[in-house]
Order: sequence, then structure tokens, then C-alpha cells
Amino acid sequence: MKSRVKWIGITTAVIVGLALSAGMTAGEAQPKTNEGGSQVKIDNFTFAPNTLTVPVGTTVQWVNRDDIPHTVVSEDKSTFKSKALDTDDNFSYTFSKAGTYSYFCSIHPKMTGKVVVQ
Ligand SMILES: [Cu+2]
Repeated sequence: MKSRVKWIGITTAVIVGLALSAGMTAGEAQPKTNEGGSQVKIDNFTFAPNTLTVPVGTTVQWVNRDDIPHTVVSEDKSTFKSKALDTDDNFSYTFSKAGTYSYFCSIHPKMTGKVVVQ
């Protein structure tokens, strides 16, 4: 009885170990399109990080992890403007000029965020 429990424990450890190493290999093989934390997560009516600082030329991706739709619209409403993003949808914009870009969600205008490009 005791040895059987131990065997199950070892098997679980091996399976978890294999899964982890497989995951790491797959992660390394992917092109690094979002290097340096250039992703903004939308969840619970919040953009996180609320202020993101990136170098010029960075493509920032917003991904909606909330269970209701949100949008990503620049303050001037013309620099960038996403469609309504459903859960797990994403939107990307490449910042080719330095500056501070404030943006908001047009569905919930109290949701605001900022990208600082330098
Ligand atoms: Cu919203």
C-alpha cells in the first residue's frame, strides 16, 4: 500500500517534469515578438500595466482577459483605435514615434491607460 502511493508520486513527478520541459522548449522556439513586456492585459476593467514604457518601434499588444468586451482607443481617437475586443481577442499597434500616448476604452471611458514611448 505504502509503496504504491510512492510509485504514483514518482510517476506524477515525471509527468509534470516532462510537461514542463516540453513547454519550455516550445516557448523558446517561438519568435520573440513581444520581448520586453510589451503586452497590456485588460482585466476587471483595468489596463495592466496602466503605464507601459517601451522603446521606439515597439509593437504593443493589448489582450482582453475580461469576460466583457473592451476597446483600445487613443486619446485623439485617430492614432489607434481597436474594434470591440471580446474575451481573448487582441489588438496591436506599433509605436514609431517617441511620446506619451494616453488611451481609453470607448465602451467604459473611465478605463484609461498610457504608453510612454522613448
Ligand atoms: Cu471597457
